[in-house]
Amino acid sequence: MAIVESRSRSEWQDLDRDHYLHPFTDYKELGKKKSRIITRADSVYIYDADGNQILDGLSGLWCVNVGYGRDELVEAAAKQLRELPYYNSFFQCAHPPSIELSCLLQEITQPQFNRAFYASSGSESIDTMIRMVRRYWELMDQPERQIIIARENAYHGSTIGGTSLGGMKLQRAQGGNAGTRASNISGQPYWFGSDRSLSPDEFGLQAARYLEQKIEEVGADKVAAFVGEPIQGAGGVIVPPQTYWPEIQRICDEHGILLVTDEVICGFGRLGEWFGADYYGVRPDLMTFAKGVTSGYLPLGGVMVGDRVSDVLIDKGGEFYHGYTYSGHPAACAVAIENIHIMQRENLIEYVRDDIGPYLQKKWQALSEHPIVGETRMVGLMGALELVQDKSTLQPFDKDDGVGAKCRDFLINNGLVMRAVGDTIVVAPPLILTHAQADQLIEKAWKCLDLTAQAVSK
Ligand code: PXG
Repeated sequence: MAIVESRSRSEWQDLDRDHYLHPFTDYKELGKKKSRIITRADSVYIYDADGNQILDGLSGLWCVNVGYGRDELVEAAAKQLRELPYYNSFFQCAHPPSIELSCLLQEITQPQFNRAFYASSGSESIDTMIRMVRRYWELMDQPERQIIIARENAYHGSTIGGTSLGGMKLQRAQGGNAGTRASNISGQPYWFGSDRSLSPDEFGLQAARYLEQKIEEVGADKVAAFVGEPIQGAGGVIVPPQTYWPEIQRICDEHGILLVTDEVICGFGRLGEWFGADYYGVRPDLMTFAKGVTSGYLPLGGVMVGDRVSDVLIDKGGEFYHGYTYSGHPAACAVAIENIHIMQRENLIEYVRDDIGPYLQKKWQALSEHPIVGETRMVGLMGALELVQDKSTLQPFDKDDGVGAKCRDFLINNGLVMRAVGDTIVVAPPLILTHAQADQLIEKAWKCLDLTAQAVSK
């Protein structure tokens, strides 16, 4: 009997409340409300224990890029689990799936990337990156270069390293800045959230120069790296103006600082290119990845290490005292290989760039005509809309009214998952979305914007 069939929905809910501490959750509140129990999924839809079909406008948690129900991925995992379910890569051993995946990653990344290091999540990848960056500067005889600059409202995971590096205030307040010795935060390229007195392009340059100011403040000789998500995801899909990333590249180059793009969400086709760095035309020294590398079917993360860093680690480093039991897990790597092959076979990158991306973007933009929408933005299949109280002045709603959360509840109750980041509604559907499914997404979104507008006008 499948696990799901062994108990009723309400039994699952009670046991969940009593025994399961969820991630990022207010436990008391959830205990009163009870969880929605998700039992199965197919294509772009998830199904709950009452049999409701819900269009997954967030690809699980920004990860199920090739959609649900992919037998090829299930077979790849099963085959590998039968053949070699586990072996480590510690004591001068390796296995074919991790080697093959490294070759494939080398092929689909920029030319400076010839080597991969593996972890099992985005957070572990970030921790790996922090350790590598620091090790690099030690080996370069500049050990005082310790500071890694990230941005306000950035999300880089939830380990001590990720929490300390990330720029989410509430998260950092709970145990942040313990692990990175010194990380520093500069501003974010959030034009809509600014006073909008500058044009987006002017603002993009100004936002990049927050980094320059921070470097001057702490001293360039103490700065090891800058890390940024090409588009901030969890922070509310903050799409930087086109001027931003080239200026960041210039600043990093000028000060010899390592540039890291955190590709955990933007990687593997989300923006209609393999990686966010490709979309913005920057050349990072390191890229962290996870999520879409396996479309979430098994946990895998990692760091693509550019030659500038790997040459030094290899030539001068001796043993690198870092790694995880599951670094390069064979079944996870086998799934990643098949996942990348699916993307190649089905031309999913091109589909997002040239077909479904532009199709959804146009319809998404039309949502800006709704009376409570102040702005819409979307790149590839990653977008956001801003809920506002007054469309003409773009005055936001009172934060305490929780309008974004209300909208999200209407959405899920009407069969569409999107996430609320305050009063910003974010969307990132699977890359296989069809035109008809995109139409359905927009229809539901419009309807729920109406319901939200009605609810707040009462
Ligand atoms: N970097 C980025 C850019 C991420 O988005 C991580 C690192 C950490 O990955 P792991 O696999 O350790 O979770 C992430 C994760 C949300 C949400 O609500 C986003 C993430 C995780 C959980 C919730 O948008 N992103």
